[in-house]
Amino acid sequence: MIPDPNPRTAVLPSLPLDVAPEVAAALAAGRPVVALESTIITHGMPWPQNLETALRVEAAVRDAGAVPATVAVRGGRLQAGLPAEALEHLARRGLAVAKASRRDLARLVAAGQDGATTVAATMIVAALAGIRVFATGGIGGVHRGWTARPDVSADLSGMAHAPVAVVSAGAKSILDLPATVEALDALGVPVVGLGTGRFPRFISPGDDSLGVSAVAADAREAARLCAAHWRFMPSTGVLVANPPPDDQAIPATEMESVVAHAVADAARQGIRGAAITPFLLAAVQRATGGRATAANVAVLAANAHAGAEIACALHS
Ligand code: PSU
Ligand code: MN
Repeated sequence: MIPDPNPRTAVLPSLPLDVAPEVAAALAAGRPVVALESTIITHGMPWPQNLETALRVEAAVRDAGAVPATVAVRGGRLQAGLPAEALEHLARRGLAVAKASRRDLARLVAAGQDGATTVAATMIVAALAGIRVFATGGIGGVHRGWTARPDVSADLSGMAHAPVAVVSAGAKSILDLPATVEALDALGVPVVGLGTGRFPRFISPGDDSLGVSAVAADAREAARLCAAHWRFMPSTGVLVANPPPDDQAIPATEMESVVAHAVADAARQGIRGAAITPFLLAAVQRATGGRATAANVAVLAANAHAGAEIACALHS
């Protein structure tokens, strides 16, 4: 069979995408929607904190006046917006659910399977559904030791492939952050600091060694920057970097020794590829006696709130 040369007519009628009724109604009425990822539920935290966190993050989006749309793959169909029982199902199954990045979406859809979407995959689904703002904790990036093994998260190229503003506390401190910022620069992704000129380090504050490419005083200004970006680059993303709340942040020096240990452990145990991020995050959570988890939840809620404010500003 000769493939249809026009992918719109060939693919869209059978697009395996389900948009939840509340999300579809909001989008149709031009009301603000914020996409949320699901890898953080299955691979980022243990049961039952993962479900509590997912519900708290959805509530934070609602409190700030937008509709949450948690993204996942269920039975081979892309989902934008999950009912509470689907969130619970993902949270209970945890690591047994496939971690779905961009490369994995086609295989899961073709096989009719479930998947929890990473930042990169969530951006694709958000863009297909017409959602412009997505909130998460910290994006993936260039892993430490990349000169020996070039492990670079598809989150980075994903930022350059979908017209979505990703609100995140910079990138995770388990990464090589200067290399991650350089990669975003090379990909042409604007990094907008929300009330800061310093690139945040996920649950730790940023410092003067690493900056952003633009500063927005508040959500309204961040929304204006995104709108300006999409006028002439309508198919690429923006990273909005929101620093962790002061009272919950963990000092970078303290994180650094914990992360260095975890990275050395991962190397000794030969942990690689998609398994490395969940391994390092779990090791950091153990080593900080739950403080990292509390900070992680606070960061997610703060980003959900900021994402909703930006979505509201985009619609006003
Ligand atoms: N940040 C967290 N917890 C997580 C992740 C990020 O605090 O679980 C997940 C996100 O889904 C992100 C993914 O997109 O890790 C990156 O994985 P990788 O480095 O394999 O691309
Ligand atoms: Mn990787």
